[in-house]
Amino acid sequence: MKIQELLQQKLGKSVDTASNTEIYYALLSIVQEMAKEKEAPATKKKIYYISAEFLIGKLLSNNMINLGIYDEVRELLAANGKDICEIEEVEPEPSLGNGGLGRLAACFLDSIATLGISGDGIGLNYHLGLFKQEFEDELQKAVPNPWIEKESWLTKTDVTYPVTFGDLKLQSRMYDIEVTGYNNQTNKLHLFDIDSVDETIVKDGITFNKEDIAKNLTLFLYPDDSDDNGRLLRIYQQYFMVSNGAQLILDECVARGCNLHDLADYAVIQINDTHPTMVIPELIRLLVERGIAMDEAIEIVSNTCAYTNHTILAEALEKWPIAYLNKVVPQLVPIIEILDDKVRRKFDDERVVIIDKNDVVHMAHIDIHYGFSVNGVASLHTAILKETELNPFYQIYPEKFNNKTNGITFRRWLIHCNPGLTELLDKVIGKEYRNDANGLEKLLAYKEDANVLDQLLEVKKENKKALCEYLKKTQGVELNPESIFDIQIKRLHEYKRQQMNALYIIHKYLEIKAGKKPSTPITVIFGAKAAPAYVIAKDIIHLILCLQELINNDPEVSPYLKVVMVENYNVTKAEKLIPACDISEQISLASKEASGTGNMKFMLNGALTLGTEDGANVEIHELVGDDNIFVFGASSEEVIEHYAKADYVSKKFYEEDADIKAAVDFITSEQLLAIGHEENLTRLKNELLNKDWFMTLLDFKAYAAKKEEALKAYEDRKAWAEKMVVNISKAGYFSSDRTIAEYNNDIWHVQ
Ligand code: 8GP
Repeated sequence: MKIQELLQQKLGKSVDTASNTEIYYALLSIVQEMAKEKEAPATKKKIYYISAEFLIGKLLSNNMINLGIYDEVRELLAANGKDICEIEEVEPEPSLGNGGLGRLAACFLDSIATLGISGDGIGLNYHLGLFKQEFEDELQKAVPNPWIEKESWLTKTDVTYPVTFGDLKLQSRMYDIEVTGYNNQTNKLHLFDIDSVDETIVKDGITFNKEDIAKNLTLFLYPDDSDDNGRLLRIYQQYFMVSNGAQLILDECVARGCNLHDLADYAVIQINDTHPTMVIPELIRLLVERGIAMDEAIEIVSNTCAYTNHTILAEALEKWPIAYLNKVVPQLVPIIEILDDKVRRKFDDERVVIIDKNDVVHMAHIDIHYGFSVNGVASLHTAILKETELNPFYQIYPEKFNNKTNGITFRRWLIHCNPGLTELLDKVIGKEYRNDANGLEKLLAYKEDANVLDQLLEVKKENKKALCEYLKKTQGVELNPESIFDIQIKRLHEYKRQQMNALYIIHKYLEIKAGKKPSTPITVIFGAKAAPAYVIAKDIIHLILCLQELINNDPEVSPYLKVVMVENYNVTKAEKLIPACDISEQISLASKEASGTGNMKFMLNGALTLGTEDGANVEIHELVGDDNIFVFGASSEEVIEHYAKADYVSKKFYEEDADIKAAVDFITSEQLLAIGHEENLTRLKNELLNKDWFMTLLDFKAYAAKKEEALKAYEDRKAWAEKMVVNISKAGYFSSDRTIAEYNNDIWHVQ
């Protein structure tokens, strides 16, 4: 049946008389049916990508692109007076992720299906998701983010498993989301849940009784872990995820002919950071329960599991006191003790033990000893893992370590989010790049083609106008599309240094006040959520919101400088911000950002990177060359040395430089105190002066100077457009199809 007939049949009326909501649900149902028809045939071996987060974004348009019906539907709707963008608005964004690691998992699922690899995601079905961010009184307020509707992409299955925590026995329920590949098969994302979860126990923002596990288990992603009960709840969630995952994997493998001894021929499990680590002892436990001897079970599981590290920040390399594990998962503790004992017998090195002398379990150590692969997510990151962070392990297992530089799916981050650029590319270089992203290199031949350059600038301008309209509608801010759009969107973390960008804004504000006006107006846009228990991160948001209030309402300054912090930054907002960006802020302290993936999305959409030599910025720099990126700041070697010598003193920079002093002092100026809260602003200023663990002041001057250079370069529109061409042409390397092909060739070996 043709789409038009199908749609009319679902609607029970003609398209032009249906509401946007009716059309959305009708399309949802059509797309789900089409996706199911393409479900992958079972292959012997399968990859299971297990992750606490899947930041999948809205699915309707993406699925229609992958199923090859997007253009047809868009035209059909337009012919009936309907706008596909308005239909997209009806869909709630699933709130199943937080940051880069979660979005990466989503891009990977898309590429796994696109490459025709048999593989599913395994995670949890958080009802209220990560919190929703609201701004009130220039502060971040966290409220629940319910996203599950009666009809949604989730399909309730009849798969359930028993999961036992000490005395507490729960029965799970599996929900599935279809994962469509681009012109290829459909895989699945399996999300586990329990029927007894009760959203009504949440009161007063995101507060709830953390001890009532049967009611709270799958309420929130990353529930507050600033107290013991919060930390215990995280362990409950992790074990619930992996126990269900392990039972599902064993059942599926047995159904495909596995005799358990040969599990590694049927399954490979990619452990996404340390949250799913307990899948290792849990699988061992289940194999022993099914009659396999302990030593062999350990061997089997070690040949099945592979681990990806996404950060070297100590706070994210999870460590759990054994007492917590004893409370939540007593059945795993004897197994973890055996795993530790084997390590201790082999290696006389306290740095690599699993249970340390304080009775704390190092989750990453389990992954490294009892998995067959350890990978970092960009070449610099992998080098740092080998040389410093995980060096003792690299000494033992050099063969396990490998790099897999991250990637992004071009279906969402180009074809869907930037139809103007996609159309231009189709016209100039043909459509082949859609199947093989390296084909973008063909654009390089048009670097000097004035006509193409003009069209490229035109596309960017249209995207900026569309963003202005959107921000006007959603946040009531008035922006100038002729200004430079300088954008920093990512989780709020001190190492990412949004505070350095804020200091630059202050610096610019003071210059304008002193009569030095920029020749092209600048619009600085932020989007970021701060973990609710991360006090300084919330103070940084407060500073940015105060600056927004001060600057945008100052008639002397606002024609030249504007600041906007986008509320509740998420995938949907990223899709509108990235195509409109001129300058992509990637300013983490070198050595701290494992890779970054926003940097790749911006590059692909023709923004130029202003960044440090960190994460995948290093690879972007290598690809585009010195002339097409703005790089500044201390190198990772210098930074690592500062930490080793403990010789960085931020106050020195403050005292020795008038610009730095003026910018930092302004945080507690009369003007800002009139808008904001003394407690937050003073605390942030003191943090910068007395600690500044991520060395903001070390790089500030170099940053400000490089940004001036970028602003100046922007004024030569033609030269700027040439740089855009180079960035877009070289972005093909960052397709997640390339990344996934590497995972499959080097680690998974599926098919
Ligand atoms: C992120 C890294 O910060 C980012 O550099 C990288 O691109 C991304 O992972 C994908 O590899 N890490 C996280 O999102 C992360 O560590 N999240 C914390 C909750 C563990």
